[in-house]
Amino acid sequence: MQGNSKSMLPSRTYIIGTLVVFILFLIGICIQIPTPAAPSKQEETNHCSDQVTEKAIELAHCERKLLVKSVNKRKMALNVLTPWLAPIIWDGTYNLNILDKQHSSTRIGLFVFAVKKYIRFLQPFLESAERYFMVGHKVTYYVFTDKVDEVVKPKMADGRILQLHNVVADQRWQDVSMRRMEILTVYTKEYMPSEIDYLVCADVDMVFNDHVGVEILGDLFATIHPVFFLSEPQSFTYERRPISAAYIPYGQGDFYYMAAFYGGKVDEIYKLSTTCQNGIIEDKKKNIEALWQEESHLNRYLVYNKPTKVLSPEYIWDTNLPLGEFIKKKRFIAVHKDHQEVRN
Ligand code: 5GW
Ligand code: MN
Repeated sequence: MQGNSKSMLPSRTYIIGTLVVFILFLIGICIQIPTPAAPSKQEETNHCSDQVTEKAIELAHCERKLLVKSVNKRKMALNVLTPWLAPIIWDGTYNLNILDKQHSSTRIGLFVFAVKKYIRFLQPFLESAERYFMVGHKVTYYVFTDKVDEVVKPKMADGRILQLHNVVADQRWQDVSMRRMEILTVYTKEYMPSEIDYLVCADVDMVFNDHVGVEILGDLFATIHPVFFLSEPQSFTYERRPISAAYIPYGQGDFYYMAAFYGGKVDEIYKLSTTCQNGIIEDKKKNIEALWQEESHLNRYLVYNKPTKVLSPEYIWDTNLPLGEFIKKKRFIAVHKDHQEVRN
């Protein structure tokens, strides 16, 4: 046996030697791999406008990073991708020139309710939309009101259409807010499929305050509620009673979305609104109502049907909120109102 093991010695040395030579050979190859050449002066000047865009994007990233550094809370909403790899749209995370070209023939709807006293918010809403919402694109406003005759039509750019529709004014404000889902189920099935590609649904007690464009568009998108963007999920105001169709158990859910700004492809909003509306009807049969009405049902839907894009609080902000100095672009802001007065 001893003789045998002795006779194996030279071959082991041989293998190790071969390996060492091979590794040295590999290192040699790596050293010789050429590094990419630096761009020539000519190329640099050719890409001047791209560089301007890149610089703007870099600066925007710096601002978001400042927010990341300054808060010692849950930072999930400050990412640029969700855990399921949907983009979270913060300023500087997209190239608008490219997106605008991709969407040159896209038709976009903006759905809004202005019933009872909320008719007063419609004119500033529409006028600000003309200034900031999807400028240069094909837009149809779907306005639902109980006072069609009182609507002041804004001065509209080419390619933009205003549709006025009559709707019943529910007595209870909770029903007014929820009625939107029912109307959506009808319009996303009957009319919108032939008129628009994407639908955006918004509260009317808001104004556009900065650019809101095609960067928001996706199959299904929703906006993170500005009050909860740094909150832990256990403090999200989801519906927590298992008896409600809007129920979300603790441990589930990624963000608390605000029902004041969401949207998607028309067929996606058809699916969303029918699911939410069925939930609202189920709850009514049981004589219950979800904590935050249709917003609770929307949040439940989005837990189990993940949005393909998530909008940062730039897309719904309230100037009364803290940390506003970190939200450089407040694109869609709440109009301050006397809650008691508008309810009566
Ligand atoms: C009125 C009083 C209390 C709550 C809602 C209303 C109300 C809402 C109304 O009288 N008329 C109306 O058209 N709405 C629509 O529902 C508006 O589009 C409004 O933006 C939306 C949601 O109601 P908000 O904006 O009062 O809800 P919050 O959560 O933004 O305060
Ligand atoms: Mn509102």
